[in-house]
Amino acid sequence: MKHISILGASMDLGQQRRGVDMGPSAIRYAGVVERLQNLGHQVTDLGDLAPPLSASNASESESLRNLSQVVEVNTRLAKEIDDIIASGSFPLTLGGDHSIAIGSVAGVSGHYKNPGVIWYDAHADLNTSSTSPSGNIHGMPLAAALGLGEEQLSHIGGSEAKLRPENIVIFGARALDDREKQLIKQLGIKVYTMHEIDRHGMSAMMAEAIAYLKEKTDGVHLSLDLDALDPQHAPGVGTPVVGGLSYRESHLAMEMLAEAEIITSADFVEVNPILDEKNRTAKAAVDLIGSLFGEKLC
Ligand code: Z70
Ligand code: MN
Ligand code: MN
Ligand code: MN
Repeated sequence: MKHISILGASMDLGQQRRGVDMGPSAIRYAGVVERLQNLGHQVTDLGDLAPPLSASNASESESLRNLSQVVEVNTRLAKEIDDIIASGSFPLTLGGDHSIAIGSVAGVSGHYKNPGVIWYDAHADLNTSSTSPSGNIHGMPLAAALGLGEEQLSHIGGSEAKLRPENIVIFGARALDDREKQLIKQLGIKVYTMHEIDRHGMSAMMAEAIAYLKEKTDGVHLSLDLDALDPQHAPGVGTPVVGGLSYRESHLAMEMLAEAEIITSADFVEVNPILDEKNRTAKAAVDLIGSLFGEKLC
C-alpha cells in the first residue's frame, strides 16, 4: 500500500492548442482516484494548482511562448511536489502539457542523490529556445532538467541541474528534431526509439531500461506523455505521431515498472479532452496508472 497524492497541473500554455489544461478533469472523470483506492492505496486528491489566467500578450518572445506563466506555474508545482515527497507520499501529477515536468522533476530531484527519469514519449523534449522549431516550452522540459537553455526555466527549484544525462532513459521516441539527436549523441542519453522496441520487443527493452536505471539511480520519475502511445489508442493529444506504442505494450511497460518497484514519482501529461474521442485517452491514462500501481489481470 502506498500513500499517493494526486495533483492536477492544469496548464495549456506550453504549446499552442488549447484544452490540455482540462486533462486533470478528464483523468479524474475516468476514475483515477477510485482505481487507486480499489488497489488498496491511500489516495489524497489535492485538486488542481491554480492555473495561469491567460496566454500572454504578443510582447513575449516567440522562441519561448508564454514564458512568464510557465515559470510561475512550475515554480509552484516544484514546491508542491517537494512537500508531497517530504510528507512521505508518492506524487502523481496530472497534466496539462509536458512543460509541467519542469516543475515536477525540479520538485523531485532534491530528494535523491541520483534521480533518474523514464521519459515515455514520442518526442525527446530536449529543445531549448535556441534550437526549438516552435517556441513551445512543452518541447523543452528535459533540456531544462539538464540545466540547458533559458535560466528562468532551468533554475526553477534551484540553479543546479536536476538530472544527469546518464540517469535519463527516453522510451518510445519517433519524432526527434535534428538538434535533439545531436544533443542525445553528445550527452550519451539512453534512447529506446520505436526501432529498438520493434526489433527486440517491449519486454526485453523495458527490462534493459530498468536494469540500467536500477544500477545508476536511487529514485526514478516516470514522465509519461500520452503521445508515446499510437494515436489509435490515444487520439486525444496535441501532437499525435503515427507508429507509436500500443495499449498492450504500454501496459506491459507499466506492469514491469510496478514489479521492479523503481518508480518513486510520476506524471501523466498531454491528455487533451477537446481532441479526444469519448475520453478514451484519459481512460487509457487511468488504465496505465492502474498497472503502474500494481493492478494484475488475474
Ligand atoms: C517539437 C518541438 C512536442 C510534445 C510535441 C515537438 C515537441 N520537438 N512535445 N508534443 N509533447 O516543438 O520542440
Ligand atoms: Mn486554457
Ligand atoms: Mn512530451
Ligand atoms: Mn510528446
